[in-house]
Amino acid sequence: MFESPHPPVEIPETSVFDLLFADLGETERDHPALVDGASGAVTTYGELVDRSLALAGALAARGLGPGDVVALHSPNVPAFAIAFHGILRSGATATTVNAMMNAAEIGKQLRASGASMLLTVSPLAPQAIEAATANGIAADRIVVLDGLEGHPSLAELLGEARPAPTVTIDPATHVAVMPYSSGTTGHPKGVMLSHRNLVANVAQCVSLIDVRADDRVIAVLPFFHIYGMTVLLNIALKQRATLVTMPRFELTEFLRIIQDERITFAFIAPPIAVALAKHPLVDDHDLSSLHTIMSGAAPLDEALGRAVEQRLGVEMLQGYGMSELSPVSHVIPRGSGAPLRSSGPTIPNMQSKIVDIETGEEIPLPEEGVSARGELWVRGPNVMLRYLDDEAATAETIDADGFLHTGDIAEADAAGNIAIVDRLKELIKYKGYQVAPAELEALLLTSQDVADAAVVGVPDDEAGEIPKAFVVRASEAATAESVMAFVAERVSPYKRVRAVEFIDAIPKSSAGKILRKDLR
Ligand code: 4UW
Repeated sequence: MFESPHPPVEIPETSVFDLLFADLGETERDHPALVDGASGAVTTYGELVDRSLALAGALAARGLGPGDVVALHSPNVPAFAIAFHGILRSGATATTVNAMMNAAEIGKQLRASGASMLLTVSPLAPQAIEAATANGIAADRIVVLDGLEGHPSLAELLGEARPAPTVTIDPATHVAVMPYSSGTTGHPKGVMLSHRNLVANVAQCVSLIDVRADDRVIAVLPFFHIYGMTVLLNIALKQRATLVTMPRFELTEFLRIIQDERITFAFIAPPIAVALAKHPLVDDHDLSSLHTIMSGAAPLDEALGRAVEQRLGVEMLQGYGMSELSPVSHVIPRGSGAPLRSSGPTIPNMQSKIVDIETGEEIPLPEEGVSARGELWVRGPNVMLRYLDDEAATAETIDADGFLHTGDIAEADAAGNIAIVDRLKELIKYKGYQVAPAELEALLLTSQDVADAAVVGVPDDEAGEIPKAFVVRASEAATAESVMAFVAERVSPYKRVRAVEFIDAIPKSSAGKILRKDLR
């Protein structure tokens, strides 16, 4: 086991809301917290805090508070931040829902998480209302933030001007958020992250990522995913930076916002790095305000990262983590010069281990060069409490010593920089988004044309990985197109099967487990 090379940091015993906003100074109140990238509308820090408190009051007036789960289903708009911090301040738990999901997928998460209220936006309202209604959530508990006939809007709730409730939050046990992740195997599960988990991860990373009050940060990575939630919504706001929101990635608009809003710091996933390194449109924009770009959520090719640095004249950084880690465990500190093929050293207050997957032996840090490969295990105050209602998956993921087994294969250099080089777990990452093979396999088996199926990730230049299905035909009528169409009609776009191969039998172990390695 190796300790973080950084000195330990103090982790305040407080809630997420108080960590971020309890010390908001009078002069900070007028500083822009959020800018709507499309319209330019500004929300100041004072407005963000006042509105979050008022929303907490409105939720409390409806009987919501500690023990309740509120679903938040929205792309990146300034109101997301008010909704998120209002929910947490009320003492309720926020389960964030991917804005691309269809009604069936939203419904599954509402059911599994036990959400009793849903906050959404009008463009996503059809699928949100269908899912919520099917789960017995009444219309007055389906808030459409920007307004829709028959449902409360954010403005109406804030207009009630109720005081925020007094709630007692024990940071160590009080569940702040519950994003969904499939972890190392199976279907998506609720990841129970306490206030302490989230507070710790901000405290652990804030000086390494080093966003400052005069930074203007483009918020294109979704707040509903743990990377956007902690790094953008929490770390950037803690630092009093300005977040400029984009509801979805679109290259021209992304470049326009960087230019017009004088963006200084961008957090991205590798597919955006591909565009920044290669696309001709980049030359048509003045991106000179940018000084730092950080990539995460999937492996960044080192040459690609260097190409972005050279073309834009920025410092490129990489971070690594997972939902179960709140999410950061490794990051290249700004200005440190750590190798970009790595995700940097372990963050403060954490320990890492690389473990040989054949022998279970620990692999020590090398004297020079890089170590042998093994599974990365990590321990620290940002490791989730547990998975919701899934003791078996929790026990498989966090061992008796408190180490979380990441399911990622890593190697380390002498300085303790960790490079992720492969994945042991079955998870597929399409443009940084999680795709759980088990979910697609279960769906494929419901097709009359499919006798058996297995799904694995295969490399793709643009998306990083795409889901590929190996299918045993039940009917001669099945074609690759018909199989892909069957899936596409039933899942959100990022989960689509994008390649199909027909085979005679799915290779399985004697225990019936799919031998994914053989398929890959
Ligand atoms: N290299 C290779 C990477 C990398 C990676 C993640 O959806 P989740 O649960 O969570 C995330 C978290 C992203 C993230 C965390 C901290 C951070 O600093 C940062 O960038 C600044 C981003 O995506 O998926 C977790 C899985 O995603 C893969 C890996 O397989 C991990 O288990 N992954 N980051 N740099 N692979």
